[in-house]
Amino acid sequence: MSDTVTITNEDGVAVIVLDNPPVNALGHALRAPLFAALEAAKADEAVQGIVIACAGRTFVAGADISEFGKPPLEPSLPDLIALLESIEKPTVAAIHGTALGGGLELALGCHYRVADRAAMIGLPEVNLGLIPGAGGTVRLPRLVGPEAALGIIVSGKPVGMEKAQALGAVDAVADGDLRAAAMAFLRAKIAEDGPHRHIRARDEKLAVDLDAFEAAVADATKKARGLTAPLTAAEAVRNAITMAFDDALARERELFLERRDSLESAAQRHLFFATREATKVPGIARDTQARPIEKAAVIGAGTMGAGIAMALANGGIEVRLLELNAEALERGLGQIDKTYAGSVKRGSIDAAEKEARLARISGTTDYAALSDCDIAIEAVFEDMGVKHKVFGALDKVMKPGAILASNTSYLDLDEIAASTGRPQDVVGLHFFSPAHVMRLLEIVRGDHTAPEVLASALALARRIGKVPVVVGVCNGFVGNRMLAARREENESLLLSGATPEQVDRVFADFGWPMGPFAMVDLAGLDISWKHRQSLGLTAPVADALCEAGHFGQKAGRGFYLYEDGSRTPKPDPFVAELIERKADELGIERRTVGAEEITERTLYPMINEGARIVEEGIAARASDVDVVWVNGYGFPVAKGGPMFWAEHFGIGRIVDRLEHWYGETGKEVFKPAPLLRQLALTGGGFADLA
Ligand code: T1G
Repeated sequence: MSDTVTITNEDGVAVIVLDNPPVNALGHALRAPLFAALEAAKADEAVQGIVIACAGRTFVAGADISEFGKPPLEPSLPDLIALLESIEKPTVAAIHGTALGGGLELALGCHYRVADRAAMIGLPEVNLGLIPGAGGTVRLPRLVGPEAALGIIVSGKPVGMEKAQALGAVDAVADGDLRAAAMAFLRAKIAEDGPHRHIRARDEKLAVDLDAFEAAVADATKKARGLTAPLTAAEAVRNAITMAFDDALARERELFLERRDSLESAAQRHLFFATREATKVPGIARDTQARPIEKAAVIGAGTMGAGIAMALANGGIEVRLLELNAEALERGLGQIDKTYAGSVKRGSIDAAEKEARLARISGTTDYAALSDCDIAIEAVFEDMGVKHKVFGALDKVMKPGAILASNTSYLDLDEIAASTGRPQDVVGLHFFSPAHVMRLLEIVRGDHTAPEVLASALALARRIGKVPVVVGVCNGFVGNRMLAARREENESLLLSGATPEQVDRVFADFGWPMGPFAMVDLAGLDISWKHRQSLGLTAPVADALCEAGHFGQKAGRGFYLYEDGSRTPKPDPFVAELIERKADELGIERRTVGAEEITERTLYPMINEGARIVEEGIAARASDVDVVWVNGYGFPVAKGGPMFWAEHFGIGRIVDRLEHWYGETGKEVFKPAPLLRQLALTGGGFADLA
């Protein structure tokens, strides 16, 4: 056979084993020899049944995503499954690890499925902007019923064996030797002498109430958030009910190819690989030994500290939460209890899980109680003097080798590290609020941060379900530095002639969850006002709103009006008049401002700053910037991140418009980064820089 597929005959049972690390992705290297093995087993009269199993840590985890966008190589996965489905001898898939996408579709081409109890199965193609393209939307509804199949396919979420067996997706669950269990199952089927019915012949579960199905479609797709694939997936499942098998299969393939060739899917596939690439840190060997983290101290029980404590406890880590006084500590612990109670109420965790997580979090006001912790994460007031005091105290009590981390969102980590005798153990862990929810974690690498400390931070991120990006030291690191560039022109746009609702509408049309003015109303205008004052900066309109006590939603008015405690923003005549007055005072002739101008004066400066961040080495690669913005700031997934979007929109066009606004305003934020100019000249993309 080949080194990726072996076939042995064990007393009349052909055992085909796939071995294509790391996840047995069904690339051409696997499909061709598997096709040959199946043909051989089908033709061999000495073979009475077939087991398909995988070596390594998992059954097939899908088609090889890296093959999309390249010329397809025969045999295709549908060809492979069609061959499998033409075999009358009983066939069994022995599933362990995660049988996902094309992996589950391969298993659905078998008569039977036997799975290890810890296995998961799923059709996560929508996460890549795709739909199942090898029969998943036609076979799974026949196996588990259209509504259950719809939930699995449209959500893209895997299911465990308890649910899978209850649905009939697997025929048996093994607790011991999976291979042996699959062989025993198959021999029993051989002894029964059939009939062995392929899923294509089983359509009894398709007789459903179409109104109920459409209600399920509406429910399943309501969270599609501007993404096309979930809607297309629902259409394909509907076809499984309303069309003949082969017609539904053919239509599924057409719909799959449409999705595969879409920019939306290219964006989501880009993010799949970019997220993984971000964990590869230049200069840090992938086998660098991480230090174990089982006990963590969190300094500060405010919103961020409490959120970080929950994020750690949710990952099974024991947390010691330190506050200066008992009253502040109680407030923090109370906030944590309340948040978990909310999760129980929403059904995201049960009461037992809430208790288990709470039991991992204890409070203290004594630094000495932190001495046995493996890491301390500081989340105190964003003031360098306070940071120095906290790190000085930690340096005294933390055991040798403990990691000292700061949650600072923009302060100089090297200056913080200098307040300790162990700068090599200092790292930044910039969580995003709410810290127990937002997935992004900016890991800030100081000048002296040791490789194993970075490796420990990456391992911690993985353990607590965060998406890590290693960033360099600068004001605002990657995300906040680009956010500052994106918001720099907000006031000028208003003074030029735009209204808050116009700007926010342009952002909403682009796919942002919220525009900048609605966002600052939510966060509170006073927060950014204090920050501006600390930097000696002014913003004529926002400052005037703050002086009038219009702090945003919490005050019932900010850039918008929020009547009777509602959170729905309404245009506020007070703001319109204020903008007119301020423009007049500044001698600005207001004019019509179009949507394109709003984009050019907000999104383009942000992309420009991203290019500077890459050329300065603050981010190792442009795709890291995409990972930051999609996971920390709601950049629309369908657009792949600011740098991916810029490439596909046209870097040359962006540079031209930056030049224009630089000429108009003389503002640094518009001065094209040398890297952008270079790419505009060469027509290259950021990936060419790697
Ligand atoms: N294709 C190519 N490479 C893949 C891959 C795949 N399907 N899955 C993982 N990798 C690489 C990944 O890039 C990384 O590489 C390494 O494997 C380890 O991955 C026709 C069209 C299986 C749950 O969407 O969800 O089938 O960085 O770090 O955390 O209908 O990988 O080491 O060089 O994520 O243990 C559908 C995607 C495809 C599953 C394991 N399948 N993979 O997680 O490891 S489309 C998926 C995952 C499809 C059919 C359709 C996870 C995992 P490197 P990892 P992990």
